[in-house]
Amino acid sequence: MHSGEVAGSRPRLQRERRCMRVAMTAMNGIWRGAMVAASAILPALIGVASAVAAPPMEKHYYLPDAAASKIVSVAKTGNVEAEVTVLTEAVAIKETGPKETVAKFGEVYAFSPAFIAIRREVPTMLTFWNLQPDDEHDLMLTAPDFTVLLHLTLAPLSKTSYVFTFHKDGIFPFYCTVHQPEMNGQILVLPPTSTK
Ligand SMILES: [Cu+2]
Repeated sequence: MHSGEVAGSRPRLQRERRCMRVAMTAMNGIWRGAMVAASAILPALIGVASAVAAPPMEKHYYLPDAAASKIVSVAKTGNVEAEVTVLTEAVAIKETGPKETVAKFGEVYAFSPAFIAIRREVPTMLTFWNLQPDDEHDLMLTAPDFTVLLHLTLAPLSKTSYVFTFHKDGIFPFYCTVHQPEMNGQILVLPPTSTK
């Protein structure tokens, strides 16, 4: 009786094990299929994810390249000899109006000051304060011949500082590309003083 039960239970157990093995083989097949599908789909998903996650800085914003650095070199730090702070001023905006002005011109912003004089070869810290809580501004600086030298983002409610050392004299226009044509200015680069 007891041994019979054991004898009887063994084939059943083996049968169950065989069934499980078949099921697991089938599952493995499905899993392998899923993995193959995932390996084909995942890189595409990751590609999309990284493209979406990439900060705009990498794509659209840049400091001067080697050629542009011969005209102006830009660094985060340096032996600063002069400083200028530039504000982003809301001239006419939807929050404060006048609403007729905003209706006619759209929102109007300005750099303040918009005209900056800098001596050539004098490392000058330029700090841009974006005073707007919800407006992106940027800074595109060009050479006197309008060759673009750099393009920086000025994030909402932030200060952006760089040390600019100009190596050529002249009038260097700058713009916010988001708010054209009104949001612009000029940097006048003068020769070094004779006493220097
Ligand atoms: Cu702007």
